Parts: sequence; C-alpha cells; structure tokens
Amino acid sequence: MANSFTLTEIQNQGAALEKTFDLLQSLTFYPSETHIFVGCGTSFYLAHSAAKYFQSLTGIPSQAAPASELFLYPEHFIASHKKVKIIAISRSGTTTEIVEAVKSVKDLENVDILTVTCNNQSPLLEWSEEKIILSHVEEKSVVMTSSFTSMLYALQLYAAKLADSREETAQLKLASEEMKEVLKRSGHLKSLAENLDLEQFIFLGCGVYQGAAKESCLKLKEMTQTNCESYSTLEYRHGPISITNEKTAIILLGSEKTKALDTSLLHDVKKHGAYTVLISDCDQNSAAEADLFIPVQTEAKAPNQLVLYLPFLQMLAYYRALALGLNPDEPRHLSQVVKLPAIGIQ
Ligand code: F1P
Repeated sequence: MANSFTLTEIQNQGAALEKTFDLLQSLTFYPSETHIFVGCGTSFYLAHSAAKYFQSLTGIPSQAAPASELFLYPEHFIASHKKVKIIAISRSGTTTEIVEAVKSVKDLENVDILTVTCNNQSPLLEWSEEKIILSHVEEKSVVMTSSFTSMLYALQLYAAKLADSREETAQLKLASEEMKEVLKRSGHLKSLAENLDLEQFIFLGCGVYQGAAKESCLKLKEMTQTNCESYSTLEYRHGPISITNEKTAIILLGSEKTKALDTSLLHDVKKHGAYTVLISDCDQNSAAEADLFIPVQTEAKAPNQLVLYLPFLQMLAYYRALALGLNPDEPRHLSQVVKLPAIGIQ
C-alpha cells in the first residue's frame, strides 16, 4: 500500500522522537508524593510502561490505571493524606473516559494534573497544572503508532528530569538517534506476518516491556483481528501455555536481565510446537531457543531503549493486514476517538 497513513507514521517515528526530545528540554516540572498514570487502550498500555520506568528512576511510588477506573473507584488510587499527580495520557485528548477521569479529580486539593497529548485543543489542558503537548505528532490513522512511542518517550524524559539525571537524559537522546537505524530494519517480521498457517500470536514481556508487549498485541488485534493475547512473561506457564500448538507464534520482548528466564520459556513453548521470536538487547548466544532473533542493537542502556522495540511489532501488524487483504488504516469497528454518550457517573 503506497499511501498508507499508518506506514508513513511508523516510518516517521525517528524524526518525531527528536522533536519530542527538544520540546521536553524546554519544560519544567514539579515532583509529587505519588503518581498515577492513566489512559485508555494504547495510552493505558503506555501508562503501564511509563509508571514502571518513572518509579525505577525517581523512587516516587507510581502505578497505572485505565482512565475509567479512576472515576469509578478513585478510592483505589487516591489517598487523602498524600499529594498525587495524575498523568493523563491521550493522543486525542478527547476520549470520554480520560476527560471524565480528569474532571472527577481535578478539584481535589491534593491532586495535580499533568496532561500528555498530541492535541493542543484538548479540554484536559485547561484543567492541568502541567502539560506536554506533542503537536508535531499529527496522526491521521486510527491506530496509534508514532503517538505511542513519542508520548512514552516524553514520559521517560519527564522521569529523567524529575530524577535530575543527566546520564539518563543522554541515554534517552541516544535511543532517539538510533530509531532511524532501527526503522531501516523494521521489516524483519514480514515473513512471519505473511505466514497464514500461524493463527494465534502471543506477546510476552515483563517490567517495562510488559506494556510494550500489550501494545504490540493490541496493534495486531486492531489491524488484523487476529486471535492474540499478552502476558507478563513467566505468567505464560501458569495456564495460558495450554493453548500453545503448532499454529502459535510466541513473540517475547526480552532483555539482558531476563535472558536466562526468556531462554528457558522459549525452550518450553517450542516443545509444544510454537514458533518462537525473541526481540531483545541480549547477545546472539542467549537466543538459541528462538526460531527468529531480532537484536535491538543499541548503545542506550535498558530500559532507556524501550521505544526501539516497537517498530518491528508495528510493522508485523501492518504486513499481516496486507497479507490478509485488509487496509491497516481502517481497522474494523474502531474509530480514532472513542466518545460515549452521557455515562452517568455517580
Ligand atoms: C485511545 C484509543 C486508542 C485506540 C483507538 C481509540 O485514544 O483507545 O488506543 O487505538 O484509536 O482510542 P486516546 O485517548 O489516546 O486518544
């Protein structure tokens, strides 16, 4: 497909990250006692990874929540004696649940809002003490690709700022510079995508890689309606492994830290017939159990290199959509923004 918005947006991620880096250098932020990262769909999976990255860098307790749960169960997330920062993440800035979530907590005395969005007209901005507006990420597609990497990257830079870590900022800069090289290799999963004998795809990852694995699963589901699931890596043995057979592809987002565990899991699922893919910053020798190994070659130390895992997985979904005769720009039953009629929050 020569004129696919999705493809163009995936391919332009490198340039978008560089602009995001420059923007973040000009912004100032203030700490808070706890952080809650909220979003819907892709933006929620981003929240997963961002919260873990943030806590590991700053030591500030952080968690992720679907935006809907913040307005339904605020007591699960907000303690009256603690100062809380809500990180509201939304490409459109207009998704009903995120708007309702922010509306429901914005006037609480102990709550501040930081909005991260690609829409400078979002109503969230008016209610926010702090703002990260990535107006340079103008996606026309329904599925989020470049907006995922840029908003995640912005929140990594935000964490590095609050941690006052020049080392981490320098590492993150490296990652954005390396994105262009990664994009040149991002077609690595094309033949896997085109193998229609494979009927179910499982995406595994733990730590910050878990949110990225969930997002990769969502991309494939949205663009191709393929039967796919995602788990924290070692959870796969605890039940889900039962569905593994020779029509299963297991795609593991691994890292140097987990390489022994990653290898032994791949060994186990291969025994049940699965085709195994390892995407990792580990060396080739640790990838012996993978039918296909995609090295994330980078000078940036984990987990600053996280965004570099995504292009391979976004392109997997794109190529599979084409192989199935689908238009990646027009996912079934999905629109760019989910807007609900009055949802009657009590
Ligand atoms: C979130 C979201 C996307 C999904 C679709 C509908 O949007 O759920 O994850 O792919 O485009 O919207 P947003 O709140 O980040 O704009």
